[in-house]
Amino acid sequence: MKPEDRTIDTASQEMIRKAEKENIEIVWDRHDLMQPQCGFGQLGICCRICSMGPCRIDPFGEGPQTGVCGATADTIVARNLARMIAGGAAAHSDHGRDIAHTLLLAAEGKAKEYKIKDPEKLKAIANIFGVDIKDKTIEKIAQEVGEIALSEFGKQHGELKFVERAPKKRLELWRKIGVVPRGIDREIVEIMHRTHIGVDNDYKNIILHGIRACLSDGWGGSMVATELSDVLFGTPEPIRSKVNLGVLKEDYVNIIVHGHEPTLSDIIVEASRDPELLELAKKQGAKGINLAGICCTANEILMRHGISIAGNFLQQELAILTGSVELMLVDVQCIMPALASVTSCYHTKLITTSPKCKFPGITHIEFKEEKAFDIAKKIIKEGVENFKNRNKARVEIPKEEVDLIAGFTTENAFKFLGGKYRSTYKPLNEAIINGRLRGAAGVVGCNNPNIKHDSAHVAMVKELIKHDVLVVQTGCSAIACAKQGLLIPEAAFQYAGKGLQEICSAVGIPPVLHVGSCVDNSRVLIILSEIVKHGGLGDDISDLPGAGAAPEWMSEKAISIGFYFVASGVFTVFGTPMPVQGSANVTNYITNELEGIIGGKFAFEVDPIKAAHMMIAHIDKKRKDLNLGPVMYESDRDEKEETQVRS
Ligand code: BF8
Repeated sequence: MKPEDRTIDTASQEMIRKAEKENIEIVWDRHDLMQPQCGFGQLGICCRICSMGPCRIDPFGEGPQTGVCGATADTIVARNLARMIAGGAAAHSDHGRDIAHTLLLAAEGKAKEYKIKDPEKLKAIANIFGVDIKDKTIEKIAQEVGEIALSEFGKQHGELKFVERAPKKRLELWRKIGVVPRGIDREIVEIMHRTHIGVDNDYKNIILHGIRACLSDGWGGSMVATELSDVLFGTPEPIRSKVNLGVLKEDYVNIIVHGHEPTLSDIIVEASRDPELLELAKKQGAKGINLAGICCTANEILMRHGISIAGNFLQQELAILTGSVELMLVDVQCIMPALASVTSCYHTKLITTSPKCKFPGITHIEFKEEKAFDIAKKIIKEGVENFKNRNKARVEIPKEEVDLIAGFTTENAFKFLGGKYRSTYKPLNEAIINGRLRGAAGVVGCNNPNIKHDSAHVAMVKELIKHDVLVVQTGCSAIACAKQGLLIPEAAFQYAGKGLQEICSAVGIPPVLHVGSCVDNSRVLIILSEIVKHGGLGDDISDLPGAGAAPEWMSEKAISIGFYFVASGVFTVFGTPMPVQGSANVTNYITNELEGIIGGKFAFEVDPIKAAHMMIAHIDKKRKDLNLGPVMYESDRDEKEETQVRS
């Protein structure tokens, strides 16, 4: 397959060519070698939960229709799906736990490098948690908030505290169905129990518990991660930066942070500016230290410090292929084991930092919050000292580096829509009500070599904004669209419909708002709740003219995110189908029946334009249900589209 068929990103195409030339195996090669992929796995009908198996259901109805224990395709598919939810919810939530732990250490003075950067947000969280803040120091409040946040993970009964932030009607519905999470860990553990051999075999019951667990991610672990990261590292404000492999610099020591948790990467930002290390870099013949990021830890330090992004998930090996990276340090999640072999083809040092994520034979410098700055400096020093080993003849850095604006949050996104000093959702709601905006959509998630890299994100987002749908993004999806220049205000003139264009030009925002990393999808839940709270657009999230999508998803985290959006009332389209199609019942349940139960449902559609139109149709239906008038500039656009077709 040609590089142009692998990715729409020209910088990535260049590096894929370099990999071919240098005979270095990368993700697309391994994906080719894996063809044809296992059909049983794709349909979700392989069960290896106990050792009477592995069992598999014959999808053509000729062979076995149950496993050895009697489990049907419905049971097997639902159990496998629930276990994927558990994996995703666990990953996000463990991230949240680590942030809560850091907050506690900082409050107790045990991690001196961490400060409470947003005391106002801390007080707001304290209020939600029911902490009396009167006459207490910020540290004392932080300590109490940290303790409560940590106890949310191990809580056995009652309700998670953040669910109170959902619209009243939504919370009542969750209570009625019995899916309000009691404790974050508890719901994940219960998935593992229910899906053990010989426990729950009612597919609807299994999936409803999966919903309870994913709500404990979105309205629990991920929300803890986002909110407490804002408290510790500062709530982001709109900030300009650059994206794509061109952010790597030929004459600088290039250090890449990759993974998810900001605990280390935030300190790395500070350490990379340390005069002693900068001096050392100069002595090695470099002009300085250039820090860049990959995946969601990149989004974290982009949002708060404007650090450039080298690329998204499928670019992690490509960054190494530039030959210009002295060091890549990783923490947890979305880190390909293949990095060990790719870095071994260059001078690049790979360093793991989390006890949860080690590579055999790869240097491990364990990160400890108590000694954060010293450890960060030690790691960067390794990179700086490695500059002399760079083989200049093998360096090839693509030119592409594109401007973007990130740093939008629940607190600030609509302050901008309302004018600089007003923090209200009124202008957004009014724009939707009067039809200048059709609605809003969240487009999030990963890359997946099953789909041409970045193509679905970009095509879908362009189609949505063209139809006056304001888009919010997180994760690798935001990075994909940023690389194509969609995250700057000027993009509105080139790609957005007239209504969205008017809004963007009036307040100077891009038509696509970057709200952060994948745990920051929790910001979207709060944005939706705030829109409902402001009024005029129904009284539940499921009433809103909105939709969600993960067009290139691949991780279990994406499944958990998808489910907590659906469970919050959002119609959500996934690109590649989830591995459920081996059960017509489960597929029908999550793509159809669920809507009648919880107000949201899934659809699977690989074609991003078709998927965008499914979202638009859903938005239009919700507008109609709310008795809203037509979209203001619909007829203009139709004429324009027709002219384009004719010419
Ligand atoms: O958590 S979007 S590939 S990096 S899983 Fe991973 Fe997917 Fe990227 Fe961020 Ni989210």
